[in-house]
Amino acid sequence: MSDDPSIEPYVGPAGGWGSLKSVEGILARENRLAAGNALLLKQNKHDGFSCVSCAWEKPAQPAVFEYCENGAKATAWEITSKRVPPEFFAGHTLAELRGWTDHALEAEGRLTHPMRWDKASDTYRPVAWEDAYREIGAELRKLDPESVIFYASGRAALETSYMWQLFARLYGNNNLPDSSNMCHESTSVALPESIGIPVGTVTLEDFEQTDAIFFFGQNVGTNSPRMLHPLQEASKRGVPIVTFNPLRERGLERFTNPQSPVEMLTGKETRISSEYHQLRAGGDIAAVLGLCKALVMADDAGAKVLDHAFIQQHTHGFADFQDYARKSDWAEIERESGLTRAALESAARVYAAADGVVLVYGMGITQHRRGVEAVQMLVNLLLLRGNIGKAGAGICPVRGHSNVQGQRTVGITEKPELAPLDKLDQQYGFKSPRKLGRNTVETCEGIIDGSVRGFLGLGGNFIRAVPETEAMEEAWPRLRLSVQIATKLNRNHLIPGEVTFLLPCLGRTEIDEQRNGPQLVSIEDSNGQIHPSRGVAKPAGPHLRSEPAIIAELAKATLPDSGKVPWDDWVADYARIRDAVAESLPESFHDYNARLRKPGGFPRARAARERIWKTKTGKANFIVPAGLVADPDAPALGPDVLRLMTIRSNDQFNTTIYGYDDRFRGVNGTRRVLFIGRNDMVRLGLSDGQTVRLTTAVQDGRTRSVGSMRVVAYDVPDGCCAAYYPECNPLIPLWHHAERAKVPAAKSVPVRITPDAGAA
Ligand SMILES: Nc1nc2c(c(=O)[nH]1)N[C@H]1C(S)=C(S)[C@@H](COP(=O)(O)OP(=O)(O)OC[C@H]3O[C@@H](n4cnc5c(=O)[nH]c(N)nc54)[C@H](O)[C@@H]3O)O[C@H]1N2
Ligand SMILES: Nc1nc2c(c(=O)[nH]1)N[C@H]1C(S)=C(S)[C@@H](COP(=O)(O)OP(=O)(O)OC[C@H]3O[C@@H](n4cnc5c(=O)[nH]c(N)nc54)[C@H](O)[C@@H]3O)O[C@H]1N2
Ligand SMILES: [Mo]
Repeated sequence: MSDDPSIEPYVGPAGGWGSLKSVEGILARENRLAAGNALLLKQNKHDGFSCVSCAWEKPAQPAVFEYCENGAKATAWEITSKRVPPEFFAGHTLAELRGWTDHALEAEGRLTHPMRWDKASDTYRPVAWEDAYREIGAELRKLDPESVIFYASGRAALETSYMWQLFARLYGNNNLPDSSNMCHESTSVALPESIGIPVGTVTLEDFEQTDAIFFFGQNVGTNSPRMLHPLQEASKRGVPIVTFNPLRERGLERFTNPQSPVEMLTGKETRISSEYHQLRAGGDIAAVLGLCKALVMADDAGAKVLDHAFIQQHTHGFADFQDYARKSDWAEIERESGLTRAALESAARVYAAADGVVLVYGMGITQHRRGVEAVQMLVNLLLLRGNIGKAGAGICPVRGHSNVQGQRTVGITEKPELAPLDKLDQQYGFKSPRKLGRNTVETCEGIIDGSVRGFLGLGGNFIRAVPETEAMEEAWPRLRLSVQIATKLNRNHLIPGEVTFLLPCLGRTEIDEQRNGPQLVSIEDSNGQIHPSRGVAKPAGPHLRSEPAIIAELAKATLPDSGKVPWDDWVADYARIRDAVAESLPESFHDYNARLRKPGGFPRARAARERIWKTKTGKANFIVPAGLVADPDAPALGPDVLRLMTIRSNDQFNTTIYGYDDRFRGVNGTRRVLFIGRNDMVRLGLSDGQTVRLTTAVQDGRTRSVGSMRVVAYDVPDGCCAAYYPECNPLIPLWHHAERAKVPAAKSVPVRITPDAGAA
């Protein structure tokens, strides 16, 4: 953090010179300017590596520079010349390191050696790989399989993920929570009920053909900047882009392509959104109902805006939904959405005038108590005009981690019915467990109540990403076993269980040399496209192992009798893992190795694209929401309670904090800020620059608060405020999550704001 933070409005577009300057600055900081620039040319190329940042689709014909500012940051962060060797750990106890910031920890560089925590000295000490495997295996054999968790962050490749889920099931559980449990699980619950598949239905071509784009709760300029290119193209074609977001995000306003010499020279900007609706946090169900109501009413009046032929042939539940829309009350819609009827009718007109509409959404939709219903409401809107399963139309959940969608596809899920368990039993000659496993929230509950005894983390920073930070940090040391496979040091590594190992692995940018030569892996992107990724950088150290190699050795050490799995052959040649995946999941992965060689890769199966509806009714379903408010408790909370959205800055990847600037929001040198509207500031007697404390406004016997937050007057709708994740995670109660999906409701945390007298 800087001693002299500043907050000034940023006048530039997304992209532009700011972005270019930022990339070079980052490479220089990591001492990888020359090598880094060369490496970036291989990013998102068929013969190169798939970006480790976001999950946005990689085009089959990539541009020369097929990367963005934040993708470049992620690469630079991984290929840094800095290292965290055993000597570093010898000089710092974990107690001391717990006082470091998230930024300082990861900025130390790459982990280099397998380490075991030594309780007496409270330091990590180097351990031989063989000893680590043997000891972890012995610990796992002693534990009750149901008490152990196999967490995966969303970065591990399809091959790795397949091995991970198989290891968990051979060991004896379905405890496979992953980051999607905090992210798009609302999508994974909602879409199968609505349209029969758990993923989106669009491809990049649909963006080329669409007539309108509706954009909900996703911050494209920061979190999936490569998507700005199709948006820019669409905007240039005159396609309206209608945005619903409480905050005016720069990437959704205007963009200069940093890789176009002409645009850079002339300073030419493209406007992105044609209409920008600053709704209240959690107001989306109401806003979309407003759109639907306007359409239904126009149709009732004879305007023929609904696609009755599609509705008749392909959908179920229309009559009820139509009735619900007709009867809904504009006053309530206006109050909950924070938007006027006129604004919603205007957006509805744009929607009705377009033949094909693509609807994009992100965490602003999924991370609410009624996140599942919000997703289903978006589908309702699309169904009214047959906007699924035709060119230029469809639903586009923008996934987060680069392979988070793929992890689910190959069986990382706590829900046994979603994994090919019968197939696994047949292939590997065992009886896989059929009991429902633990998702992320249930894992946290188990850690707090002591029923979870062991935690294996395949990447990620679980303890920092989950809610209820204080109780989680207090409970973690009671775990018997804590094993983290990671590239960089983070807070979770500093909170040990009784037996604790930190295992360093190769990153995706690095050459993965195995017995049969250098290996490639594969990734499924947000639009369901599966493509290869081949590391090109020299590994960060000679002692690193690949994730597949680590999983294989852990599995062998834990389950000496898992003879039917050819772990060693798989590690020697990852193509053999792909053969096994193809056998387990032939619909999406038949001829896996052959199809992977094609530029652009191949698409996974998505029946809804063909208007085949694998739902219980055999049709696409209109689903009436249970209520219009994102947080069912909110109405009772009173006027001094605001809805806090926890959001990302432009200088972070989840819990990885690259730096303290959020360029597009004009914040420099700090992350401890609270964005709040002028009306609420006046109402609550707050002044710009004042230091405040946030306290969660729920009564469940626990006090949750975060102090030292600087008030920033910002364009935020009344009754809402925003601050950064993960700093605000201590405020989120564990039970405050999406109903059914259990995604923590990180975008509507009820908080009170009070002056924080003691702080600077
Ligand atoms: N550089 C970078 N890239 C990333 C990540 C990163 O941290 N850094 N994270 C990756 C991951 S794992 C994910 S899941 C994605 C996350 O990408 P996003 O889905 O963009 O997630 P957030 O940054 O949390 O921002 C959510 C957006 O929703 C808006 N919003 C908040 N509440 C509401 C609401 O109630 N309604 C509506 N309509 N909008 C709302 C916020 O103002 C913000 O613009 O990005 C991925 N890509
Ligand atoms: N309040 C609030 N909380 C949130 C969110 C929010 O918007 N608000 N967003 C949620 C979302 S969408 C997500 S996805 C989660 C993210 O939760 P996680 O996925 O658990 O967290 P990350 O910060 O992505 O994990 C970063 C760590 O991964 C490790 N790592 C990086 N690359 C590799 C690799 O190649 N292999 C291995 N083995 N390790 C690697 C590094 O050690 C790094 O420190 O957080 C969730 N939490
Ligand atoms: Mo995510």
